Amino acid sequence: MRYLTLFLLCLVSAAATSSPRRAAGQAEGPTQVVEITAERFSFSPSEIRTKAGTTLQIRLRSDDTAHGFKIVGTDVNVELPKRGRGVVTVTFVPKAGRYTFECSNLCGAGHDFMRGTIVAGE
Ligand SMILES: [Cu+2]
Repeated sequence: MRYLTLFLLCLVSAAATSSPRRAAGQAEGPTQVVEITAERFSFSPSEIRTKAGTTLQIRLRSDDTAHGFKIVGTDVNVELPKRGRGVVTVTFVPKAGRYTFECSNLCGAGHDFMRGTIVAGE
């Protein structure tokens, strides 16, 4: 019984020391705020340049109808309400490389052209 108590104490202290370290690591990463406007049939800007590990805070709004914003290959996919109905903020931390984002809400004839790129350098 005493051994079990000791073992549990070790587990608790390991958890107590490791979680603050993780939290501090997250806080150290730089944050970059990006504002993107969607309208038929483009995003502007359509290219975002950043560095891997940066916390991108992407603020999206529509200038006309409802659109969507999806980063291909990630779980980022949000709906953008039509003009005047608010800003949607998405947080994304890219690894090094290129990501394609696109409209994910069928918005008209040029919907398939609504694309852009996130370029994350090393
Ligand atoms: Cu669309």
